Formats: sequence, structure tokens, C-alpha cells
Amino acid sequence: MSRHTSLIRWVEETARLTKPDHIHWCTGSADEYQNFIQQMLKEKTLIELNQNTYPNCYLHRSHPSDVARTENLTFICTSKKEDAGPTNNWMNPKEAKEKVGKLFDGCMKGRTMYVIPYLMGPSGSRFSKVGVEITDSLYVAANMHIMARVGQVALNHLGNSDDFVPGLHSLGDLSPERRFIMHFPEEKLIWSIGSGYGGNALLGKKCFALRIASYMAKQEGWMAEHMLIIGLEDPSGNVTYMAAAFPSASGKTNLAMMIPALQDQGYKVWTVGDDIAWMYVDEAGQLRAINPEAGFFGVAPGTSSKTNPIAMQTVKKNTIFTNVALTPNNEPWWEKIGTEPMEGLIDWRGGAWKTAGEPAAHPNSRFTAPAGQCPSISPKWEDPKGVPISAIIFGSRRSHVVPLVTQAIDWQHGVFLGSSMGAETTAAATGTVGVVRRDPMAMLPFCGYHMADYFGHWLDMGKKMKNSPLIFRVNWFRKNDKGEFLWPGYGENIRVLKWILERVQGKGGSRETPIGISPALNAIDTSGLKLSSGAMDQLLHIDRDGWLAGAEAINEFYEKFGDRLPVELWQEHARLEERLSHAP
Ligand code: OXD
Ligand code: MN
Repeated sequence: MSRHTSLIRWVEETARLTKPDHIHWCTGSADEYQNFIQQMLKEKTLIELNQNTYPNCYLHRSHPSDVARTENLTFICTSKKEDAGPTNNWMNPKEAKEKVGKLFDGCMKGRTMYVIPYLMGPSGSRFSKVGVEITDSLYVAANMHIMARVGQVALNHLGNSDDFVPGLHSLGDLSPERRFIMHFPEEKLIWSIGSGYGGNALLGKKCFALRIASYMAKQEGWMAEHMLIIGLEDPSGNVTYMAAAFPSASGKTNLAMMIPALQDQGYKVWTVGDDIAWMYVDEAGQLRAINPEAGFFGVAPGTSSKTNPIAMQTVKKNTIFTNVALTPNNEPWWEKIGTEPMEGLIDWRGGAWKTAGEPAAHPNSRFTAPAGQCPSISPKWEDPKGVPISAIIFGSRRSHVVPLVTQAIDWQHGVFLGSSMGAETTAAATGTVGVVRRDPMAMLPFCGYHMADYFGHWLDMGKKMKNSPLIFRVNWFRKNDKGEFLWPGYGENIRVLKWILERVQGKGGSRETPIGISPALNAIDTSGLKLSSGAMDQLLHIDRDGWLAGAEAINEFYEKFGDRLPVELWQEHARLEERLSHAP
């Protein structure tokens, strides 16, 4: 099928190592997808959902120990340890290949090896890149059909070049003891074994489009970021594009598909992407972004026709659900879907749901759905040139201290805000949920090289831009003394986006504060919004003591990087402390 010699050589080498019974080259066709589905139904690794209400939708249940990304088993294998930096697990590439190579030896015996050429990014874009995933998981092959552009389109893009990112994946024996997600950025190579979970196994997503791509981006002068991309249409019909970084499971898909509360005023949100942005500076000095993915791999729990009606419509057809619960009517169900759990509900493990307090759907249960069928998909989502980015937003869950919105003073200060962002952990990765950790630019688990060099790259990229996008920090999750959310979130977040848009347009009332530029009193449009009394003051309040403690936490974090941390960030840190010390 392929005339690409280095690709064929790699496939042959891999087959010699993994010893599959059969090799299947994926074409990416609709027939092929249906064959995969039929085969999984036969093998009982997929359950057919109600085809009247959810046509072409299926449910997959993963192994109960394989339900989220495993950051502790994820490695960056650079030849020098210091190039992976203090925030990544590191293994020497030779040692990694020996150790994990043994696990791959014969791992596909009795199985079929699927070779999946795929394109990340729109067809015809010079910013799109080719990956080839080899896997022994049909579930992975089917999901890749949705998440990337698979088959000939990728081989066409490759042309005569051998510039593709190889990714070898096997389910192995699914044991966490023999689970490794390995990245070799210097060779642009991925090896993943022992997990079938999305972020560990759909290698185009986190492994290529973030970890390997961030390394390539640093070398080649572009940016690979954990960001959604939206177009905000204003009442005049103008569309302004924004990119926003939030840690996993913190509402990115909801924001990307928001139905704005201020629809009556003429605002509309267009979805370009919900998870990853590849960005570059064009000839005119404008930052532009493409969405490298072709589908959404979204968190199901909490998604409802109230919180995200667009996602609910998007997943009504052609969707693979993973680890959600199943109703007696054969429909998917999850916590906060908008209906009460019913008699006869089957939980994500496949047993009758009865345990009070135990969720029926796994908290990190997911849907995989084609982006093109999303009702709010932007007409520009596959524009080969990408979309021009006017604002960059950093957000995370913080119950206290961090205000609803703050604008950075300039690009350098914005890089400081992003690099020092703290976030409460979520169920998207294994480990404790709800503890604050530093998650710079929401990239902590996804940066394929030394994070201090990554900050330096951000600073350098700013210098290449003529009109760099304005940078903002947002927090939808601030709580009052009773532990209740102060801000309603979801569609109401448009009120914050409206202020951001006004700032981009050189309008929007503002005031200087020790931590950056805040909205002036009444600058956030709260028309028609019932907030409890004093809530807006609390939402925008600058908690001086909290920020002083925060500055100390940033200090500790920055110290990890030693003298590799760009001096500009220490300058910003000193300025923050200085401004706080003079604050009333
Ligand atoms: C995701 C994640 O799946 O960030 O997008 O974990
Ligand atoms: Mn993500």
C-alpha cells in the first residue's frame, strides 16, 4: 500500500519484534470503521447502544485499573537527564528501549497489528504533521478514526518524505506494573505499552500533539499547547479568536462549545478545537492556530443539556463512549446528565448499580465524537492557515485567592501568569483529586522537554509577534466561606469573554491591581444575572495575604529549575512581591 520505504522498514522491524499474526494497514474509510465496530461487537469489547436514539454509538468498558492517564508511568527519554527537566519522569533512552523492548517482544502474538497512518491538522496545511501508530487494539484503531485524519490523506501529506512520528502501542497485559508511556523526543518516537486509555494509547493526542510536538515546536519556532480554540462572534458579526489553556477535566470542552448567556445581545461562540492548539507566527507577525485533532475526547460526567447542550447534541451519533453507565433503555448515562439514576442502571464496570455514593459512570468516563458533527463547529476549523489569535486565556480550578479574571500587563507578565499557575487536580489522571499543584500553562503533564526552556520559548515567541495576543488568567471556580461556587460558570462565562473581547478592542473598563489588570467596577456585564449580594466583589477581590503565600509557593516552584529559569520570570516574581508589599 505504501511507497514509503522508511515507513515500511519500521513496520517490518516492529512486526519482527511484536510478532503479530496479521498486519492490517488502515485506510481510514467508513467501511473499515464499520468493520472494526462489528468485530469489537463480536468480541464483546463493545456494546451496541440504542440505535434509534444513539445511531452508530457504542459503549466500551476498559479494564478497571486503566481509566485515566498515568503520569507516574509517563517518561521523557532524552539522552541527557537535565533536558527532560525536574517536572518530567526521565529514563535513559537506551535503558528505556531495553526495558520496554522486552515487553514488546512477542506481545502481538495471536493478535492483529494495525498500522494507522494519520494526519494531525487540516489536510493541505503546511502546519499539519504525519504520525503513524502501530497498535494491537481495535478500540484504539476505531478511536483514531475519529480523533485524527486516517489513511491516504496522511500518506499523501507525507509525499516522498519520511518525516513522520512513529508511535508503537500495545495493550500488553494491561498490568500497571508493565505499563510505560515512553517519549523519545530527540528521535520523535513514541512507545506505549500496558494501557488502552485514550491519553496513553491514542498516540496522536497527548504523546504526539503535545509532548513530541512541544519539543519540535521549540526547535522549529512554533508552539504546541494544551489549549482550546474558539471564535467569539460579537453583535456586529465580527469573529475574534481566542485560545485557552485549562488543566484536564476543567471545563475546556464546555467553554469550547458554550451557548452564551448573552445570545440576545448577539454573541456566539464557534468551536475550532477543544483540547490542543498548534500555533505559529505568520509573515505579518500574527499568531495563528490550528486544531491538530479531528474529534473530541471529552469528559462525560457533568455534561448535560444545561451545562453543554452542544456536546449533548454532538454525542448523539457516531460516538464511542468509554466507561459511562448504561440505562435499561441501552442509552449512555453519567452523573449530572440531567436525569436521576434509574432502576436497572448498569455501572461502568458492567454490574448492577447499587452502591450509594459510588458513581455509576467513572468520573473520567469519556466520549469520542467527530468534531465535524458539532453544531457549533467553526467554518474555519479546517482552514489550512489556521485562525488569528487575539487573546490567550489561562484558567484552572482554584477555590480561593485567584479572581474571576485578570489581564496580564504585557506578554512577559502573561508568561509569568501562565508559568506560575496553580491548579487543583482532577480525575483525568490517576492520583489524589483536589490538591493544588503548579500546572504551568496546563502543560505540566504534557511538556516534552525542560519546562524552564519551555518558558524561555514562550518569551522568545512573544518577541516574534507584531501585535502579541493579550493574555488573561481566569478562575470560574472560586468559592465562598460556605464552600459554594461564587460564579455560575458555563454559558455565563461569556460575560468574562465579553470583557476580554472589549480589552482586545481597546475598550472595557479596567483598573490596575498588584496582580495585574482587573475589570473596573461594573465592567463585567451582569445584566440579567442573579448573583448573591457581594459575590462580584468577592470574585474580583485581591486577597493580599493569599497572594503573598502564593508568591512564596511560586518561589519554591521556580527554584526547582535552578539557573535554567529565564531571569525575566524572576523579575516578574519580584515585581509581584513589590506591588503586593505596597498594596493596602
Ligand atoms: C484529555 C486530558 O484527555 O487532558 O484531554 O487528559
Ligand atoms: Mn486535555
